[in-house]
Amino acid sequence: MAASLSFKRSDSIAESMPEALKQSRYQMKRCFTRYVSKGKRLMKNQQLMEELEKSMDDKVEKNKLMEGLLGYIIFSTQEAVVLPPFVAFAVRPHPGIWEYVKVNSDDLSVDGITAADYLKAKDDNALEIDFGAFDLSTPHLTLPSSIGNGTQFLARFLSSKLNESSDSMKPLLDYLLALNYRGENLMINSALNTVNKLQTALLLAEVFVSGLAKNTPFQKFEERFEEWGLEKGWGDTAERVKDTLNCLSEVLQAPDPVNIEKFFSRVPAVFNIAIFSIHGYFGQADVLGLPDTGGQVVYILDQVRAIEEELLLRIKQQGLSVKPQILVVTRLIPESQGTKCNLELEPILDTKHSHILRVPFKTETGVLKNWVSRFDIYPYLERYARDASEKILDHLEGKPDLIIGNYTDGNLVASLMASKLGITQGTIAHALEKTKYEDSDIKWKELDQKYHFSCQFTADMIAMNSTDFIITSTYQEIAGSKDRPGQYESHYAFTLPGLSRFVAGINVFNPKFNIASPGADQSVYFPHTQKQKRLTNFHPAIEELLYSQVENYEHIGYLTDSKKPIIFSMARLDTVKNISGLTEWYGKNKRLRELANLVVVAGLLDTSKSKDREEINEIQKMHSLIEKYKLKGQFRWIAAQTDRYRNGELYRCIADSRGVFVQPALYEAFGLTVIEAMNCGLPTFATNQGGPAEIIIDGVSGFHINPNNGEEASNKIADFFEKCKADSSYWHKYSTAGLVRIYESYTWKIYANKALNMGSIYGFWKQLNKEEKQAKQRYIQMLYSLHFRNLVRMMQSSSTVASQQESTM
Ligand code: UDP
Ligand code: LCN
Repeated sequence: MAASLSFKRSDSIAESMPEALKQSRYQMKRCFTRYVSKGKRLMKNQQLMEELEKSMDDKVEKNKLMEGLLGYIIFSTQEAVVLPPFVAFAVRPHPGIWEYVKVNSDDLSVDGITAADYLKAKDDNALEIDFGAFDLSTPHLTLPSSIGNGTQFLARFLSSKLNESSDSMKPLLDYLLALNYRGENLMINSALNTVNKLQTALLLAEVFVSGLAKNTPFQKFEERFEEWGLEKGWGDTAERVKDTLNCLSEVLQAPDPVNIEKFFSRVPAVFNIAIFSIHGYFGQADVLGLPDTGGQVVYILDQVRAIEEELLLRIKQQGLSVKPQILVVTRLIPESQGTKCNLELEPILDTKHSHILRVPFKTETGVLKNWVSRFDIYPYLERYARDASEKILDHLEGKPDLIIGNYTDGNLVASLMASKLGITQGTIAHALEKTKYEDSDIKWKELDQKYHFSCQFTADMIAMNSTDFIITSTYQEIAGSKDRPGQYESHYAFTLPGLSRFVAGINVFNPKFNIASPGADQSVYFPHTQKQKRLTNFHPAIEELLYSQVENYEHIGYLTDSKKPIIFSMARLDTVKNISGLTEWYGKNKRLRELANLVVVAGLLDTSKSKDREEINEIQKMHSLIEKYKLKGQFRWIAAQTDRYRNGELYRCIADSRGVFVQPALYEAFGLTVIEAMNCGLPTFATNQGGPAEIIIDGVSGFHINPNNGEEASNKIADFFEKCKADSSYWHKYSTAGLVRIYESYTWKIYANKALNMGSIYGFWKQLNKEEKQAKQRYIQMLYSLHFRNLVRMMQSSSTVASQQESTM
């Protein structure tokens, strides 16, 4: 229950709490006595609330207190450390904002404490790491609602910074002087070595181009420009050139955020990009659904197509004839399970110049032959970074202009390469594991053998702090929601007991954060109503997949009533995806079983065929649920499907049955299947834990379900089908509303534009902020060499990796 009281940002908890405690002194004494009665412990929000309620017997008093400031503070407390007689609270009054207070249970006195003090109370036997000490002069956003709008904030900050004094424009001039493609100057040359000279040249050039016909090609007046010290890159036609000249003149005269953003979107600074996505099976066919191989692969291939298209457009508009190159750098897996992951170089389909470059993992004993879980990957990365850098430089015949990392492993390698070569770096998490597993920080020791979170979380911190910008898919990924901290936010201050205390890990108010949501390939995922585009050649195979009575390694279970609508889900068979949860909800809900069939596409069906620890567990669970709830006749479990065109048609066939898509994950970072289903016009029910909660507006463009309350979730789906039975327009209403939501917010075109703008504006910011970045980089290098390498060594001595080593040749 949330207290409705609105808490002003100006009131600190340390200031307002004593008065609130005083007003309910008697009850609070009882409550705090209860808190400290069990000695030293960590208490989560739910426990705090429960014990607060238990310590009060007068109902009226209890309600008054819960609705007042104290109730609000305790409700906003994420956790508390009890160290009798003290209780230290970690309070999150607003997304991204944390306050720490210590209350003495004897006299109820309150002291504000720092994050460092709080973490010390949790565990005082660990290395203290403080990245914040290097961010003191970095401008930070202040409004939670602005989090994720880093580019716009930076443009505003730059406009005042460039305005500061007569010398302030010098860095911009230096930036422009350094622009080149393979040694050839772009935009200006060394003749324009002062801001005054540049301004004069711009003026002359602008007057000159104003007299030309708008569509006069740049080549026609290129020589004239050279006389003024101006090079190519301003535009392809007189009109475009004039507009860019004018934009820079405006910036030099009086910088304003709009012109700064516009100018950096026009600067020819990015041509070649290296994108690291290392783990899993990275390929263009036959890989989806294999272990560690899901949305990240889909996202990157779509991203490359969109970015290349945008780059080609920009290069044309800049009046250049440069061939942009995007390299997706992944791991070469010799034992590639029938995929192309054993090939070094592969052109990316539907692109002109982009490739997948595969580089193997090498150890002292040779090349690693088999797939290795993303959790066990750390010992191979340093060597991989060196080998991959060499290959990239070779392939591109020079340095890339931008390096983008994906997930922990890709981001770490991107950081190593970018810092070594001084290249602008962007990072993308897709999913940060820390928030997926409850208490994964505090319980790291228990979990380390299986997940190696000590390495993973440290690598994440290194990458988040090295990178120039971070791309996220949603706001919640950064700063969560009112009730739940975001994925990045949960890295602000945390401790791995006995190992390290991150007292300032990553601050979500840092302007490096940007939201750029992905889309789904609309040539593959289009509405079921577009009859002329439907891929009917797949229909017999889909019919077989859904309705044949045959049970084998491809499908288990069958549907006796093919007229019923289908509840559909598709995901990797990971624990967090909760496909077994959905199966159980369905099994238990008689009403739902009457109304609809359940079809899930997930993983492998046979434990002997899987090498993935989590998948094996889930396979066993699925088989026992089928038996326990006697699901055969109403349920079909289909093995992972790898053909995205056929999958697109599958979603549409489910829509033909007037079915729904359900995404039941315990936590989902973004959730590409959600937007794929919505693109196909399938009404969608998705988890309220993570990205889908933001993609769907509950009750408007689909529905949220609580994965921790299966009964409620399955009843919500059953209610939907009942309403559809009573009113056939009900289904169409949600089908259409989902599509509207997608078209306004989730497309790749919007994404590519934003991502390339980040590449150039943060490239400039990196230069402007050089000293601070260098100092931080040295700290990071020390942490990497003295701490991270040790964690990797510790991991190497564990048995899991030893067994992987055996499979080298
Ligand atoms: N997918 C697939 N076959 C499967 C399971 C998943 O093609 O058997 C695809 C799915 O269509 C989507 C991606 O893999 O494009 C999964 O992305 P999502 O973001 O939903 O989850 P992730 O696997 O990345 O956690
Ligand atoms: C990884 C995930 O777990 C998903 O939530 C995302 O949709 C996917 O990557 C693409 O970003």
